[in-house]
Amino acid sequence: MAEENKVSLHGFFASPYVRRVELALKFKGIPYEYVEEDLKNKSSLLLKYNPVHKKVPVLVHNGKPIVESLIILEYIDETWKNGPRFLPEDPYKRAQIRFWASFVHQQKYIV
Ligand SMILES: N[C@@H](CCC(=O)N[C@@H](CS)C(=O)NCC(=O)O)C(=O)O
Repeated sequence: MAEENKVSLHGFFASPYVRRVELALKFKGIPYEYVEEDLKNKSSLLLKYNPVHKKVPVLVHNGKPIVESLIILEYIDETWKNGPRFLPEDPYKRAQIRFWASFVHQQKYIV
């Protein structure tokens, strides 16, 4: 991996927010280093990268942190444009996909 494209992901094994970012990285074929966080004893790096919410996921791209899973997904799609795009061009189809993605994500609260 070129030094100018170093990607790491701070996560937690049971986090659906982290899983959605991992899926996005794998979908695009982006190599990354995974850093498992202990959410009861957060690392100084996590606190430095996400001082507002202090949560995972945090994507670090060439030393620059990006936080909040949906913002991370947009960043990935806008940065790695060579691979398949996450959303189609058609605005109505985009809206439908966003609805179902949100629906599926909310299901964890039902079980
Ligand atoms: N809105 C955030 C939610 C992230 C989130 O809630 N992460 C949880 C793990 S599932 C976390 O880091 N919790 C640690 C804490 O609340 O101290 C996102 O979409 O990234």
